[in-house]
Amino acid sequence: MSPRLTGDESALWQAAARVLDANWTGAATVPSPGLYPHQWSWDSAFVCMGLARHRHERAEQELVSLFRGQWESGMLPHIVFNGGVERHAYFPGPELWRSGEQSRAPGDAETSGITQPPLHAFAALRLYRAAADHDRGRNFLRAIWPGLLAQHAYLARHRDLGGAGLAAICHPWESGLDNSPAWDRPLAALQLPPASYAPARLPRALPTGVDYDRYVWLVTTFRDTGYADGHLRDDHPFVVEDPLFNATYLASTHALAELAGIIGADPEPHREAARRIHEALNDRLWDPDHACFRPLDLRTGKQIPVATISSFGPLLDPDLPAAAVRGLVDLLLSARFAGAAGYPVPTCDIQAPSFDRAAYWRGPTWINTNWLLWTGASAQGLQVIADLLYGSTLRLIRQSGFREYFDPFDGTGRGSHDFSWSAALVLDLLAARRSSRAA
Ligand code: 2M8
Repeated sequence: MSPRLTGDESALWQAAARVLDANWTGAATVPSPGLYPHQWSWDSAFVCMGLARHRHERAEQELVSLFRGQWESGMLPHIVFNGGVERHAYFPGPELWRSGEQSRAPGDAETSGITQPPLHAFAALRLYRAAADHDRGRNFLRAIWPGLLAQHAYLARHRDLGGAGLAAICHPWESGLDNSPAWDRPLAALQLPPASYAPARLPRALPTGVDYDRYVWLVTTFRDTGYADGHLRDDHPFVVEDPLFNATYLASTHALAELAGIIGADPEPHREAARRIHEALNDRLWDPDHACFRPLDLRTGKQIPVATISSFGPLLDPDLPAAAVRGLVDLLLSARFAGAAGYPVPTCDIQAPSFDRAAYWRGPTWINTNWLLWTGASAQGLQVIADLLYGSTLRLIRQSGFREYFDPFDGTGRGSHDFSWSAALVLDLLAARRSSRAA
């Protein structure tokens, strides 16, 4: 169903829909043509929420295709490889992960061996709410429910490495904010045996050299244990509790409780899990001295002292204490973040030495993180902030198109063109405004 839109909103809607149509493979949506030719986990959650407003059936297929890659342990991999794509079209491809050698990995799809922010139950709930036919929507939820439960059970059983209820990530790629300055310290502490791990020439202009060696070494270290859960607990050198990852975990756990109610299952275990995540998030990752959330490095026992877009993730927590909301709003509106240039919120504190306006996840503005902040601000009743994020995000897209990321000071588009989550989330934003006009 297309929303009734005004003026150039219709043109924007159609342009976004065209991007998603072009990036649809017949089974799933690639993040962008060329650069990312496979299916990525949190990308698909964002795409699903956009398609929910436009092509409902395809939004369902998007999740089904992703869950095809789920491991027996419940781990939902961050990449499900498209077997039809040339093997070296993307690095790190299936040859690095070797999922085919793992008995717990699916037999009919090659995947990575790590996960990404668990936004999928949250996406499934939004998909259900956008459904025109709720009986059909409920049937779909029943079909996807075991996969969602297994995903959350995996995180609770195998990723609660701090023992307090949060899920730890074991690789920067699991955060989705791959190159964030937040990972500089734990990466610098790695003791790599002297060798070169990444291929000398990558098929694209992304972090290379020493950074990439560390990323690849972390993968091979984990892979060579057979992706053993015990290795993560006892030996793996990169183990971090990240605010954004855990905020999506919490939002999806609340969504599981609602979904349980919709399909006639028991919501109580999910409400209890949400209470535990909420408490741990606020006890362990809140930094009262700087009034923001920070990642906790479980190997050093210390919070990582840099403020990034991830610091605002807990705005997704419906029970966030008022003092934390106030602290985050002050930081968000300050010259260190949104107050700097009138564009949506950059990835990193502009005044931090590690800020870089052009470098992947180290400064530029991204649509998905701003959409998450918009969602959190709306749920907190921070309407002025939500409107600011809404307007500045659409303005950025009108100025530069559906790019992968953007310069936070002048809005110049960077990275790939026709990026799926940028298009999908524009559909969601436009449709949300239409619903509030109709209400
Ligand atoms: C980027 O990550 C991949 C590795 O997973 C890469 O750099 O090749 C990140 O932006 C990540 O958040 C995103 O899911 C992925 C695909 O869009 O690209």
